[in-house]
Amino acid sequence: MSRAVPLLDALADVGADRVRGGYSRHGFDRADHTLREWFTGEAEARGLDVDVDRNGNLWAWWGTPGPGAVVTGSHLDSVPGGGAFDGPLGVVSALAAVDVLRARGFDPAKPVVLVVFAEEEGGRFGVPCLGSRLLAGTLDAEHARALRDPDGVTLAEAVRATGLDPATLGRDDESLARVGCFVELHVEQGRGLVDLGAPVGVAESILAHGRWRLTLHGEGNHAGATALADRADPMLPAASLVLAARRAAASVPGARATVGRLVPTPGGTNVIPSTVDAWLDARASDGPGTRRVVEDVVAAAREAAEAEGCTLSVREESYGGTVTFDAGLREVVSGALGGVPALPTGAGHDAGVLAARVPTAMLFVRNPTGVSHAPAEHAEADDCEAGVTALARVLAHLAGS
Ligand code: HGY
Ligand code: MN
Ligand code: MN
Ligand code: MN
Repeated sequence: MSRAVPLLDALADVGADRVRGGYSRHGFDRADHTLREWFTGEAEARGLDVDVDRNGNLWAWWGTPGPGAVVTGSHLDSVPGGGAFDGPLGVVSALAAVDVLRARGFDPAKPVVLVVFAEEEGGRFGVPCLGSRLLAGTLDAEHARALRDPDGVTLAEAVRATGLDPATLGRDDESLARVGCFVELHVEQGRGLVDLGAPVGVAESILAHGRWRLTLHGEGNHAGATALADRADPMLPAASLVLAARRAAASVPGARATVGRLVPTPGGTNVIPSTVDAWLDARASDGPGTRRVVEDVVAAAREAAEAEGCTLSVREESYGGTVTFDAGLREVVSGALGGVPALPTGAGHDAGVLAARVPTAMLFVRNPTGVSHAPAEHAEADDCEAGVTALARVLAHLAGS
């Protein structure tokens, strides 16, 4: 039985309202503290020293904090109704890999550190990889402090409530200077390893990825008393925008566009909305491709808005360019495993953010369904075991004498 699976089950028991084998967890210390407390307990039970950096990321040290550390880990937060593996598998496999190395009497020549990044999914404050972007300095701290969650709580207030000082949010060169390399294990989000017949692989690249908030402004009114000719109903251009997203993505090879969240205000069944907010997630193999998708969607939404007597406002919430992982480290990781397949991914990861600052690699574990961000997300126990074994071997190779 894989060492990772019992840890995953234990995590699921503490995770906020487990949803059909998954978790529905919030980011950055709203319902997330139970998961962070769980991790801290597990790390300390292994004699690791846990501390929280200025951006709310957890670091559990095996060995005295210092330069050249071999870092591994992932995130514990999830999307609403997400699967049980996206994030947690990387964290519990890191704990299990420490168990494997300890059992072998391995004594690391460099510090080995387990990290849990805050708010990777952007589920609370709307910016994916929030904790790792703040750490890496790729997100403006002033802008971040003012981010608001669905209840209107700012990130600054949330950070203060966890005992951290919001004034110190932002690029953390001291923490980065200690990182010799970072290896993130993650369940694959797709069927690449299934098609290759391999339990474990390494990441080659990540699509360029951005998130935009498009707001249609119309005129709130009565659903029954308002004749069609008198309406400025923002839901109509919102509908055009959703269809335009699919058309735009289809016109750029390999691109993806998703409107996963559409919020009319005030949201009454018998009320013509005054505004509709649409969040567009757009991705493509390069920045220009992603930008083209967004431009097409915005143009279509603006045209549809004008036709309905509405207006459109657009706000970029996050953007990250294509990530190509360092071939050198990728070869070392793959070599340590006797050679495993390399494959691209469309999913974003903290490793994709860290890759801009430190040598970074990713290990993928096979997902027989290929599904992610939904309860059908899965990894078989044997493949979880293969992931732990691979991660332990990579850590020993990188942190060995
Ligand atoms: O959206 C993503 O690709 C990642 O799961 N945050
Ligand atoms: Mn995810
Ligand atoms: Mn993830
Ligand atoms: Mn009435």
